[in-house]
Parts: sequence; structure tokens; C-alpha cells
Amino acid sequence: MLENELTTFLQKELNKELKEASDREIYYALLAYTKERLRGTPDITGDKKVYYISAEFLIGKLLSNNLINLGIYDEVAGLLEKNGKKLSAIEEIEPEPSLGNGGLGRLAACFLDSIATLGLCGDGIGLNYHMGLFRQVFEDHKQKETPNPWIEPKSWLLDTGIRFQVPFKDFTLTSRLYDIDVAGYENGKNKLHLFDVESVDEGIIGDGISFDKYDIARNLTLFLYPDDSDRAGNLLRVYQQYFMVSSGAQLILKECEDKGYDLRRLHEHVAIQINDTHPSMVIPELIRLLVQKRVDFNEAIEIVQKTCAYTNHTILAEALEKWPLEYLEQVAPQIVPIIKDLNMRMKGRYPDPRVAIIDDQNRVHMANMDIHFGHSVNGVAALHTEILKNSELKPFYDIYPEKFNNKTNGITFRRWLLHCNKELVQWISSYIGEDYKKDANQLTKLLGCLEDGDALEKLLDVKHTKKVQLAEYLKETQGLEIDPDSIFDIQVKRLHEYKRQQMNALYAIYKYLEIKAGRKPAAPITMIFGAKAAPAYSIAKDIIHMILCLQELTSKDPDVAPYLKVIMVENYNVTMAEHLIPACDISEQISLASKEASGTGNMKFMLNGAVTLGTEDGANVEIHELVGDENIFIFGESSEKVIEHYAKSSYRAADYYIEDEQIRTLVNFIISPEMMKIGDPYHLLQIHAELIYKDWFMTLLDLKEYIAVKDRALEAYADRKAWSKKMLVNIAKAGYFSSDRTIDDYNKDIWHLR
Ligand code: 26V
Repeated sequence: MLENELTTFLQKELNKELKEASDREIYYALLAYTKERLRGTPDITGDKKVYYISAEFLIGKLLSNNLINLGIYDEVAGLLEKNGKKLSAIEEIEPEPSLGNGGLGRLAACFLDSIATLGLCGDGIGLNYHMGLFRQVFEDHKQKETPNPWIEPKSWLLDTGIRFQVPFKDFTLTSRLYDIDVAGYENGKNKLHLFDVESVDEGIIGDGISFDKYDIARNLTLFLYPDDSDRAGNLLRVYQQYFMVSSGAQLILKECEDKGYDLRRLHEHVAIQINDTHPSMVIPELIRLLVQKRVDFNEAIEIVQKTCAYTNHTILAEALEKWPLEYLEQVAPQIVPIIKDLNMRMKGRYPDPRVAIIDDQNRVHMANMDIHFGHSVNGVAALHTEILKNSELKPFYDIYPEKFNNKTNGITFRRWLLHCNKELVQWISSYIGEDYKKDANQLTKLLGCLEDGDALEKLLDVKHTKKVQLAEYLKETQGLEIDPDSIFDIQVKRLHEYKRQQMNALYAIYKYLEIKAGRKPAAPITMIFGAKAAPAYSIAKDIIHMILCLQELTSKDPDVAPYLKVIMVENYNVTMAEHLIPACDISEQISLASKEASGTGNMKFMLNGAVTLGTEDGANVEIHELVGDENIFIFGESSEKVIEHYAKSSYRAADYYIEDEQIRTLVNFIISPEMMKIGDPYHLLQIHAELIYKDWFMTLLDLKEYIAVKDRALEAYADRKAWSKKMLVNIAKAGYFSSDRTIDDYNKDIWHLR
């Protein structure tokens, strides 16, 4: 039935036979068809609704995801195949919206999928950045940023016709609301609301990603987090944030009024989840709007407090937003008296300066405002929440122990298993049936196959197939050649010193020198990196430079190339992740303990049968507990010891460099003639010096143990049967990390919908 309907629709849309149409034509026809199907999917309704406000929604491509959630993927793929077309090729046409930096934005996207899948009434609120994050290109072994336009005349965006006025100090802008339908897995639909400024102008973009930072009316929704290294860039960020929350708050109140709710009972109908501090101004803005609607000021504060909840995603002080009051005065002076009032109330009650909203330098601590004037504060993994309670936010925990709770992150299994690894889905289903697709905990049934030699062999075959597919994909899209019979060791995530890509690069140097000395590995190794660096983060860019130099060095050296390949994929994004993750053998999760709040890539890799090589950090701790010592490779200093090092300033990288010959050799290789010939001496010297004199994230502290444990992991890979058991246990225990579980926890403890 669907086949007939779809054939008729496509033919009408294409104006020709399906066989005769190009992939691009078919993509647009399928887009139109899928939008139509989404339109016909019932809205999820409820007496209470959650609004997940976030500056980032890293939604990835939507076609396949929507087809899966609408339950029509197989039929569509089948029909295309009958006509000599491949859905996978058609997917390639879709531009990827890059509306996020990394984990935080991708988490928001996974959450929307799970909220709808669980049938909970809940929408996302964010911004419609026309260029998203930049597109990364490599030139002279360096990252260059270029714009990444993703909005085509035909896209997933629906113009709602809804407009709001957002008042700034010197002018007022009109916000336009665009929606993207979010279908739950075989369930109804919610919405992602993306606000755009009516006067935005792509024409003001100059070289690369440069533009006039002062022309707010034209630039406001051009880029995600434009360069924030100067005042103008920071102000633009505040403009974006206020524009988002004011539009969002107006929408929330409008929806309540349209339904006839009493705004004094807002908290009975609305839950607002503040995703990190970027949307924190929603608190004073809602208070302002309620007062405008004649709610008493004190009552408005109470209502807003009962409505809002805050999620913390990092303990890194430099990432916790503290806006100078003067910026807020410049952008949205109408909320400044409210913030000052909130500050005075808390100051009167809690004189401890560490819990002040406005500090003695007149900076507004956004997280502090959220904690005082929200009803819940959560961390994103068990260890992270403990660190918040016991150190980073201890003064707050002492005041409000009841507000603190943990919500360990999760990932949607629709995208990160059903969509990206159909071969593994088939393998799993052949042993435990299909129930796990709706109840991820059922995956533990796979443990029954642990002694089934045939099942284990087939699992290895699935992995090999995905490795072959990845090799083909990288060859086609980036001209990179890798050997599917080598071990795929992968580290993909944003580039940050605390994630320690530099430590992994030092391992590559170690292996290179070992091979040069005649000590060849049992199986060839392919080390794959993927990472974007913030445009103004120079050390991160130097690390990319070092890796790209190692890529050239290893590939051009005939002694080394057959045994060790180092590659860095260009423009790592969600689509690339969908290809890399299913093909991975060793998942690198090597952040300095205490610094990675959770990680979510770690969960995606585990679900796809990779074995983690990691520190006891973030959700790695929970992965370790679930799979046991046998099925993970753990190394590194504990978070307690690391925190102690910071407290006592007792780590000195230079000591390790001076006292350990091996460390010295590896670090010095960065500025060896071999490397200098390939790369830019200035940048190599920079990163060399950084590692010896600063090394703020303690690379050298864990380096030796990392090398030893990584070597053990690579050796363990040789015992194929034992390795396949590790893979199986990882897949079987991944159910806990379904974002359906996470969202169910948020709902039970914080939102209380239904
Ligand atoms: C932001 C910045 C910006 C300024 C320079 C330094 C810096 C360092 C870290 C960050 C991260 C901000 C928040 C964030 O993205 N957190 C990530 O959230 C994920 C979802 O909860 C979580 O899995 C990651 O561990 C966490 O880093």
C-alpha cells in the first residue's frame, strides 16, 4: 500500500519515472514526502509540556532518521532498490545542519528524539543559525574555517508565521519562528522551535567566516558561537542568547494563554530545562514578562523558580559563563534590575561570596542565578555530579542539597544503532528478536551468546563489514586510504587539551619510533582522529597541526606505512561519526580524570561493539562498572588525585620531561628535523613548549601508563575470540545508556509530565 502511495507521490513530484530521476531529484521528492507524512503524524499533547532550551541542537541529517521513526525506512529503501537507486547515496545529498559544537548539542538532539519516543509532550527551543558551526578544511596541515550553509530553498524548516518582537537597548528586532517536526520512534511528534531574526543577511559574510560583528540586525543568526575572543564577539553572543530566550519565553507564555491556562499556575503546565548556562537569561526574562502581564513580582519569581531546572555540563571554570553586567546593560537593560534584585535577595540570605550572582567585579555568574532560582541542578554522569556536590558547587550543595541530582547522559539508539549499523541490528535481532528496539535493556539477553562460537564469529564479520564500508567511504569522500584488516583505533570529539588528543599523538610517535627500531606490531594499526578546534584556540590548532604532520610522516615512510597509519578526517561531524563509530575497534576516551563531565561518544562506540581504552572519567566510570575489568582498558590517575594536584599545584610537567628519558624522547620528536621538514616550526615549537612548561591537563602524568595499557589492548586484539567476547559484553550492557532511560529519569525526578 505504502509502495503505491509513495510511487504515485514521487512520480507526481518528480514529473518522471523514478528510474529516470537523479539522486538529487529523488532526495527533494523524498523530503517532500516525508514532510507530508510528518504533517499527518499526530502531535503529542498533554496538560504539562517540557521546553528544552538550548543554544545548540546538533540534529544531523534527518531523512533516514525520520524514515526510521515513521516506520517506513525499509519500504522506502526497497522501492528505491527496485528502481536501481540506493537510499544511502540519496542520503549523501542532504546537507547536515551543524547547529552545535559537540556533545552538548548532540545530547539535546538525542533528548528530543527520546522525549517524542516516550510520548512525552516536549519541544526544543533554539536558534536557526544559517551557517551553523564552521566547515573545517585542512590547508598546509592546518585547520581553516569556512562557512557551512545548510538551509536550501527546500528544507525541513517550516515557517510558522509566528513573529515576536525582541527589545534590545537601542533597537527592536523581529524574530521569526521556524519549526522542525520531531517524530518519536513509531509514536507521535513534537517540535524543535528555531528562532531566526527577520533581518539576517548572509551577504555580509566576507573572507572565510568573517563578518561585521557590530551589525546585529544582519548577523544575529548567521553563525553558532562566533569568535568570542574579543568584546564584540562576546556581545554578539549575549545578543544571541537574549534573542533566543526572549523569543522562547514569549512563545511559552503564548502557548499557555492560547490554551487558557492561568499564568500563575505556569509551573503546573510548563517545565523548562536550561541546557547549560547559555539560556540562563530565560529566568529574568520570564519574570519580566509575567510582571508585564500583571503578576506580582514576588509571585513571578516563585513561579519561575518552580518552572526552571538547570543542567550543568562542565566543571571547567573557563567554560562557566560570567557576563559583565555592563554587557547585559548594553544588550538588554530591562532585565538588569531584575538580576540585581535577585542578587540582593540572595546576598541578604547567603553572605558567602562564592554563591553570589553578581561578584565584586560586577560579573553575573549565570550558573549561580540558575541554582538559586531554579528548583533542580543536575550533573550528567555519576562522577560529575559527585564532583559538583563535593567540590565545584559545594557551597551551593550545602545550601540546597535537595536540588542536586544526577542524570547520566544517554544516546538515541535509533540514530546510533538502527540507522548507522543495520548489519549489527540484523545480527542482534537474529539472536534476541526485536524487543530491544523499544526496550534497550533487553540487549542483556545477548549475554546468552557469550559461549556461542558461531555468533561470535558472525559478530566479528559484522565489524569487518563496517570497516570495509568505512574504508570505501573515506576513499570516496576524502581520498584517504585505510586497510580494513588493520586495528581501527579512533578518537573523535571536539579538540580540547583536557581530552588529550596530544597524548594519543605522542603514542603515535612512540609507535613510529618502535617500528623504526624494528619492533613491529602484531597487527597493523590505523589511528583515526577527527576534531574541530575553536577558531581562536591556538593550542588546539597546534595539536591538529602536529597530528596532520604525523599523518604525512607515517604515510610517506615505507618502513612504517605498512604497520602504522595516522589519519585525521576533515570536518568531523555527525554524518562522519555515523560512518566511523560502527567500524571502531578501540574507542579512545582518555580525558584527564575529573574533566570530561560525561562523554557520549564513549556510549556510541560501546553500543557498536568497540572496546573502550579510557580513564576513570565521566561516564567511563559507569561503563567500567557495567562491563567489568575484563572488557575495558582503564589507566590513569584518579579524579581525586587529579583534583588534589590542582589544589596543591603539585603537578610539574617539566619534572616528568627532565626525569624520564622515554618521555623526553617522545616530546622532543615533535620538534625533530623529520617533523620540522613537514610542518611549521613555529607551531611545533609552541606545542612542544606547552607540553613541557604548562601541560595544564597533565598529559605527561598519564603518558607512560597510557602507552603500556594501549599496547596491552592492541595485543589483546590478536586473540580474536576473546576480543569478540569483549565486544559482545559491551553491546549487551549498553542498554543503560539509551537516552530513553535518561529522559525517563528527567521526567520522573524533574519534569513530572503525566
Ligand atoms: C566549553 C568551553 C568553551 C570555552 C573554552 C573552554 C571550554 C571547555 C569546555 C566547554 C564545554 C561546555 C559544555 C559542554 O559542551 N559540555 C559537554 O557536555 C556533554 C553533554 O553533557 C558531555 O558529554 C561532555 O562531557 C561535556 O564536555
